[in-house]
Amino acid sequence: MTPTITAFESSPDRGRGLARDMRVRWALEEAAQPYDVRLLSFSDMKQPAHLALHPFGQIPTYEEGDLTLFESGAIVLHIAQHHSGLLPADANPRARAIAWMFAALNTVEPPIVELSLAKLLESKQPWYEQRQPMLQERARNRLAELSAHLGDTDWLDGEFSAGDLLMISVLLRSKAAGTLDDYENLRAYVARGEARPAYKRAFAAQLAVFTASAAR
Ligand code: GTB
Repeated sequence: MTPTITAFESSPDRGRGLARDMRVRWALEEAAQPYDVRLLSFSDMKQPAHLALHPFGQIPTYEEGDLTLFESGAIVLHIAQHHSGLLPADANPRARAIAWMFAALNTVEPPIVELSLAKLLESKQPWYEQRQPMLQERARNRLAELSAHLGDTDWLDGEFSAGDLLMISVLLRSKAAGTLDDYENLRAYVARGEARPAYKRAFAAQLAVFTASAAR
């Protein structure tokens, strides 16, 4: 059964692939799975019909038969567990790839999102400038640690996996904010992800949605 995901009908990132439907699209493309997309406005997301699928009224969601999922990480894990190409077959490398998925979402994404949300939403607050050094240091520390771990390897742990897919998705937000500039190996890592045919198909699909919405 073809799954249906939800995405912004007009993404605030203007088609730069930073909204979280992008990682789900990318996983589905890596797994060579077709999918349908239901586009939502901000107002649609807060209506009962969508809140029945997503308790926090957000995108993305994933519907497949009688299964409904929310949380991009859970959706990517579900796709990776049911199709080949995103998780190693052997138990230990598979467990480590899943650990990297959690690391991307729980350890690396929070300081990156904190920093960009502060810029986006708090720049007029009197305490904005005072808080910046702390937020920047937290994000830089995480990036430096990740950079040291990655070294000159292509992927986080052997073959490309859903751990890399989520980590690169998270780092794309840093790249957009200019905070990856000091980490050459992380920039190359992100570029390797962006060069994957599956990434390119997913990116083109979400960009087409934004382009169509901008033309209306
Ligand atoms: N933890 C959840 C997950 O991973 O699925 C978080 C989902 C989430 O934050 N969804 C956002 C949303 O629906 C869209 S992706 N927001 C509406 C709301 O909460 O009311 C986050 C996002 C939005 C915009 C940009 N951007 O413009 O660059 C980047 C990322």
